[in-house]
Amino acid sequence: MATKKNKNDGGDEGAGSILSTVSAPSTGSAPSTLQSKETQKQRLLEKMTAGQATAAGMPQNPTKGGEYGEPARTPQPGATVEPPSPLVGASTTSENIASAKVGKGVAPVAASPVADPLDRVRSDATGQTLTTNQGVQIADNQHSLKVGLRGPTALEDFILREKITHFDHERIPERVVHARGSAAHGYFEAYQDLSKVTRAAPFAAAGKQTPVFVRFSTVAGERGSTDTARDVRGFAVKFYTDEGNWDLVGNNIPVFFIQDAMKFPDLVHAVKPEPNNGIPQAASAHDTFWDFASLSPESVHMMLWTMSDRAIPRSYRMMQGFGVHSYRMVNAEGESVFVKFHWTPVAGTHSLVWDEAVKISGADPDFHRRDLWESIEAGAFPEWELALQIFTEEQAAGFGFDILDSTKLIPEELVPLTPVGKMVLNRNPDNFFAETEQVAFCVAHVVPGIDFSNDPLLQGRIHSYLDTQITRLGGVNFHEIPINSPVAPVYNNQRDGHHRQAIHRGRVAYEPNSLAGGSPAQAGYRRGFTTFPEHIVEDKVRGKAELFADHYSQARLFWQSQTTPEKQHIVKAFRFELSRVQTLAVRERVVSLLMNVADELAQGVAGGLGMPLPEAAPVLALQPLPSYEPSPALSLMNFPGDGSIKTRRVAILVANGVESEAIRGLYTKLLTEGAVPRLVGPLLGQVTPVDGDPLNVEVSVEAMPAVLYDAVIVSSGDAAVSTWMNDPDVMDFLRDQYRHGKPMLMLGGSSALLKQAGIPSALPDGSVDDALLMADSAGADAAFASFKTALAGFRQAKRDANAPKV
Ligand code: HDE
Repeated sequence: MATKKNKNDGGDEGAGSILSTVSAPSTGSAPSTLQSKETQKQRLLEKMTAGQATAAGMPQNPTKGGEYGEPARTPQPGATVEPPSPLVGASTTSENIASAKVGKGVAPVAASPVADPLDRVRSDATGQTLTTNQGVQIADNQHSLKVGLRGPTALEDFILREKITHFDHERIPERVVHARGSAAHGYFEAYQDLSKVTRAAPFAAAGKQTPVFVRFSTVAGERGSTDTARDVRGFAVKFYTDEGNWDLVGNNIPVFFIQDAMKFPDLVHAVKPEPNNGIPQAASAHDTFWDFASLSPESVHMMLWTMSDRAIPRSYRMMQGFGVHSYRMVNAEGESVFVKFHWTPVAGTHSLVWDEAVKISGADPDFHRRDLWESIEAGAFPEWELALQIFTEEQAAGFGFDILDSTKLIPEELVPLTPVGKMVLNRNPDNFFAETEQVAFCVAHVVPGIDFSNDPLLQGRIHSYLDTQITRLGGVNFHEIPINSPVAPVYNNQRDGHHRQAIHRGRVAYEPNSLAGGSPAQAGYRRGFTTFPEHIVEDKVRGKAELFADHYSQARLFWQSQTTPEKQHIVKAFRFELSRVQTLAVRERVVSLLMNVADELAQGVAGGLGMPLPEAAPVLALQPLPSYEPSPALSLMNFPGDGSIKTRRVAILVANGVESEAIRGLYTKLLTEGAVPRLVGPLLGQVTPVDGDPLNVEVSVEAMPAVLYDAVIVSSGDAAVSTWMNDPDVMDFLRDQYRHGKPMLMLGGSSALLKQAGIPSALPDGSVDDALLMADSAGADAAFASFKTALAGFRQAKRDANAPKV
């Protein structure tokens, strides 16, 4: 045994314990040598002695006292001891051994690679050889292994079996609601420092950008259902903030059908296809939905929204988004206000008309998905402004409705919007499944500065979203799927579970600990998420607060705030839905609810169903109903957009014998303005104009009928016009364009087609239809200015009630 040199140097006394994994001396100094120069032994000695010193740095749990009584309100950061060597945190002293697989042999201290950008997982096979999942190169990808060219397949064929087995398991469960969706990457940019209101990272400074991933969806339909179904649209935004992920999981309608999470499974069971026959897909127009809704008067307000054109948007890019619930914002001083979130599209709010939506379902069920994809690919990045309605608890007490009731909105006349930033979507996903399908939004994902209200619907959602991902994405580690991982580093003591990606270094997976110097340590209330300490002293009960019983005053507000065409569309939508309902008592119940909203609404619907007006449903409100002035912000017409015609699809009808000069000029002008012109012909190939070179048809009338364009320009040319006169497809094209209120520019003699199609040249009240334009070839340029204005305005709303009489 070597001699000790001094008090702190144990020489090799106790060295055997360093070389063992059980027990060590309680007394004496730490050994300073293992009597070997081998690197691994020296590392082991360093690890063990440094580990002892680190643990000794924490003679007791220093933060325990802060867990009780008043101090518990302001949790302090956890105490840590800096280890004298990086080896303290190592799982093994052999981590310095390098290989092509284990890495460079350099300890990754304080590293969270999941936070690195998605480039780390993008895969590209350009110029590479086909392999199995084990990296074995595959010689023949055409044949299974057979016993003789005509013989049976051998069970031994691991290449075939791996390929087929993977294929067999390629699908995952679709979302139980919002299964059909489309998404894109982008960023949120704050207008101003909002730290007086919230400490939430995205609002920390003017100009600060936070990456986002946004998924839009329908609610009821299955993953492969049509985009243009009448439905609420999901508007879910994942903010990858530098303080963790914040998901604002909202809709394009600011209120909801029900008031308590307890009713959500019932609502969804009622609207989904009926369970006996699986009919109908992506539609609320059936008995079970209206049965449930008519027995749930709290849904009347939302019914009006879903029967309005909000439920058939022209594009995801042209709809508003709402957080729906009241949330809290909390600043660094711990002061809190309530907020409602509003997204407003720069392109304005625009919708389809029902006949158009139905036809688009057949012509292009991916209409909204394609629209979002195409606009981003073309660099026309969709943009929204985020605004807040900010109000205090004291203000809320005077509103006359309960801000915890998700069937109510806060009129902007009561609390105006404060714009706080903008969101731009500027990158399409690389892979639909990996990103759009696997993204896991969760209402429980909040960051310091954002907090919940006691809205009973929101409270249920906090549970539901985490829970559903466990089934859908196969386990508790879905946060490690690249699209879900935050850009903020992740350190905790959660371990294991299906498909764990991280390999955690060290042996400590608990807290408090001294063996890892106390890391990872709690952040304390100044940096970490701290729940707002709302004061509540109440009985534990099931029930709803009194003001929740007012089901009609805001439904009235919505109705009164609509323009005439919007009201007509709501009546028609109710008629359509209820005509498909077979149970008369259900129809009657719906109308009895509508009688408490507006006579003209109830009469319009009942008249269309051929039924007498029933008794009005009992009004359950316990206090007199508040009345509101109409709120212009509730009308779709209130957001016409920025006046541009970017991304609008314009059909230019061509056929043999057209005069091409004018349309070539218009084509260029449309492109210059950012619109998307297409030469639409009877068939693909060339058409021969009366002047100039042949025109190359881009798409046939058959492949893309009228409903897929925002406007049409019909070329001049006698021969072409007489062909079209006898072409039923072209006549239908023009009628649909007209009926759906779209701008039409008829060049030269093509205006004769209007008469043939039964299209009136003036509006029903005799006034000029400024979206139905006629020009001779020489005047095409001048007509373009009017056409552009009409196209920017989207639709001639006064026209569609007067469909062509053919
Ligand atoms: Fe959801 N909702 N929801 N919801 N919701 C889901 O979560 C749920 C509600 C919304 O693009 C599910 O990941 C309950 C209101 C959107 O991936 C599920 C209740 C609002 C999306 C779920 C509600 C929404 C979902 C299904 C009542 C507007 C799509 C798959 C208490 C504010 C997110 C999933 C995406 C998705 C539950 C009500 C919006 C099952 C229990 C109100 C935009 O967890």
